Amino acid sequence: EVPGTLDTSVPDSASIASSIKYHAEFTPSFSPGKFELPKAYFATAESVRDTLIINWNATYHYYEKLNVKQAYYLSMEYLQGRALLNAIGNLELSGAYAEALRKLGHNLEDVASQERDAALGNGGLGRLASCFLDSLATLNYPAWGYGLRYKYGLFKQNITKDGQEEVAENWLEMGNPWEIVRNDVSYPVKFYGEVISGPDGSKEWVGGENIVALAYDVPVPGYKTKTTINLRLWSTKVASEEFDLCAFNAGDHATAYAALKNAEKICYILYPGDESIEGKTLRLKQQYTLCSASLQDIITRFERRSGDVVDWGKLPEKVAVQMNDTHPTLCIPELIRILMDVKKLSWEEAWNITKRTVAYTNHTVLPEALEKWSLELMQDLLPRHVEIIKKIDEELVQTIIDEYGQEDLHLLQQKLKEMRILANVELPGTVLELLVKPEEDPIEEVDTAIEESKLVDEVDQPEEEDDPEEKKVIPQPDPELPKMVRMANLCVAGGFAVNGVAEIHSEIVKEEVFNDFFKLWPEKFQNKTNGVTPRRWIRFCNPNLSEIITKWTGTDDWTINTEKLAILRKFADNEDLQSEWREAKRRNKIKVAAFLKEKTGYVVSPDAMFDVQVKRIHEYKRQLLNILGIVYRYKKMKEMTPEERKTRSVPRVCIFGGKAFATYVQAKRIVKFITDVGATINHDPEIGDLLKVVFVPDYNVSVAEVLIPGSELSQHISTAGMEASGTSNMKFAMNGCVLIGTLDGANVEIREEVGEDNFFLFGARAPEIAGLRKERAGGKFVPDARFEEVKAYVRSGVFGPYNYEELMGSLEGNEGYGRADYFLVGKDFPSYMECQEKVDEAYRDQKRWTKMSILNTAGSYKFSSDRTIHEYARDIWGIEPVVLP
Ligand code: DL6
Repeated sequence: EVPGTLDTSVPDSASIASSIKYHAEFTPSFSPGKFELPKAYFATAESVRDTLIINWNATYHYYEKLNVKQAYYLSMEYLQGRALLNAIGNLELSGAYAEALRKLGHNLEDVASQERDAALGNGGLGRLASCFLDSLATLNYPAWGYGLRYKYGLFKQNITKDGQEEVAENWLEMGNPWEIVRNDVSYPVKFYGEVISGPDGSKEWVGGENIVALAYDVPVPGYKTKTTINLRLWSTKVASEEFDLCAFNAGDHATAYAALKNAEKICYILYPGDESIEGKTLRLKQQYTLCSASLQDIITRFERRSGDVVDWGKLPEKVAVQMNDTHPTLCIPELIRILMDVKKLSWEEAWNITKRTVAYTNHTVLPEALEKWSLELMQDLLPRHVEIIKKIDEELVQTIIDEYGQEDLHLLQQKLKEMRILANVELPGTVLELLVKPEEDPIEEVDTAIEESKLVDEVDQPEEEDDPEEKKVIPQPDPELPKMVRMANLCVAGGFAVNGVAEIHSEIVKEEVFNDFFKLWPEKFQNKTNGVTPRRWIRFCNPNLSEIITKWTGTDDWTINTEKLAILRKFADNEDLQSEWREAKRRNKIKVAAFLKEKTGYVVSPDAMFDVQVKRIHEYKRQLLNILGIVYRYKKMKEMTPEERKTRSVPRVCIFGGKAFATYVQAKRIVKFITDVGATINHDPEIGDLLKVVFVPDYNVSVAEVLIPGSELSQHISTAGMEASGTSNMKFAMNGCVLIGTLDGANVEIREEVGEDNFFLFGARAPEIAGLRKERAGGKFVPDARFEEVKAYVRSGVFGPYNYEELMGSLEGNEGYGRADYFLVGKDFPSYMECQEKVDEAYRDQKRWTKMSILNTAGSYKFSSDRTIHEYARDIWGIEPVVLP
């Protein structure tokens, strides 16, 4: 029943002020007395939370009562950012809160800036999960998110003279007013131990290490709706039976303490370093904790809602589990384990139910990012799951044999090698028997074929003995090779749907990455182009532009029905709109300039073009192409007379931001290079305001909320075919930035929507890339003279004493530097530079530029995460909106 005692009327500024005062006094995180900013923030957040809890309870009870089908989004990452302004914006209480705080002597923006970002993610994948939650709540879909409550968020990035420095981000230091610890919701999670077989064939896994996952709930409010869904984050603690009281009392504190720390460290940090075996084990423990606790929770809810008779066959009618990338793959064997070992279903029943419940989103085509786990490690940590995975693999092997037959043994072997979940693992005995060739005399060609395609992953096998008996069967893999579990293959085999995140990416998924699986199960494969929430990413972060959009579209409905943004198209040439548009952009640029000064000390002019590239630092995203372009521009400016410089240059502020993964050496070199280039150019008196290069430290959601509204040109310049989608490209377009980019990821669709005249396109196309790499590696590539010139300039030492040889060498494939310009910076450099000239030309004509900017916002409506979520709900999850009474 919905509790009826609480006051659920819409609060006004007076009642808000008294609620804030109440919390300042009775939710004591600070010493009594002064009502300073940190205290004001916490009291304000507590007061907002009261309202959220009322709606959150109502939502929960209503779903419980209706017993509707619910979707569950499992993700190792959520980049929630700050919650306060978003929550009061969604509740339509921003004005009332601003007024209440004014009465109490504070300004809402200052209070909001006290909040630490919830940065439980690394990049686009995590932010996408958070945008999805916002859309799910806004559109009244019954859905929950599950994740981990990391004690430390993604590291804080300092920029020092040596480049990036990582510091632990203790985001919970002052407490988190947005979470509710649920001491009544916890589940046991076990690791190691052994599997005991019963006489009836039943299995029981007895864990060797037992911990407890404890729920922390974060209410997620929808916009203009009462629906408030739940993000349940698991924290880990020691199971009471694991705490060795005797050891503790005997003075052996270290032993007692070890179990405690072992449990707690699982949720210490996101993506702990995984070079060591300890690091790998910790990561696998994290993934399993998320899957096990979430599935136990989902199953408990399903049973409770089923009443007296539980029909397990109905689970897929009530539950859809979405795996955000491969990190939650263990959902598949875990669901099977619970259904078989705990609920006593047969293998067939459990496997069948699982295959109808779980779906998988792929977010990357980078081979190194497709997760593989050592079978040995997994066997040790999760012995029962390995049994189940082997069984799934066996089924898959059978399916492959059925599909390809045994006529062409070479082909069959190839397919088994590529498609099996287990790599470098001998075929199951039953299958081997099947594959014994019936002929007495082994056929020469078959032997040669087998010899050519060893059943191994990536590494060649040693020569085999010429034993005629051996030749009857498919050769077994070299026992020396590491046996691996390929998580993506498990996802595709166990998931009922597999989707990519932009049209071009979904095609690559079907035609390249999982082509064999696509041929086997074409019906599983789908596209779901990503989206971003227009609430956070226009409405709340860009009030200046929002007002104009509302005025010119005649409604503020665009915040939910983004197709209304297209109305702007017909006014794109209107001079009044244009001047209001420019004025709003200028105000946002002034804010960015102040922000840059505060964070870096650099002073930039708001009259210059603000050119921005903010995203994770990665070679495929090609920040190196951008900075080399800037270096080239700088060199040309230095060669001009002062007069030429003044008349011929379009002043630019080039802004970079993003974090390099702590162990990604090349990415860190790129950060160092950018900051060094900035240090030289920004202090060059000949250049002045004509060119500035600023690296914003510690890029995160809140920083993006400042930078994006104040940007004019935005760079999305990955090597074609490598960026699955990108989502910041969508945010920039929504905020009237013009994009320069390759035909990659969602750029392709953005360009289609905003019009090709309003997108600066350059570079090689995805289908050309493989050929170009071959040409490059074969020494047939003739570099453009400008590219040679820019590298020589860098090498000349203009940017300081740091040795850039590793960076420049990587663009040439020099001995020792590996990848022979794998990301084709050299190939795309000339067309990038030519495209940048077109950018300058367009910017000189401010009317033209403003029109392009308006048409970007107008054409961005497709990229709302509301559209994406409707598609997931309809095509994958089979859920319907449920509007609270
Ligand atoms: O789908 C969200 C986001 C995409 O927009 C990015 O293009 C893609 O790189 C990112 N993928 C990941 C996964 N790992 N890697 N690499 O973060 O997903």
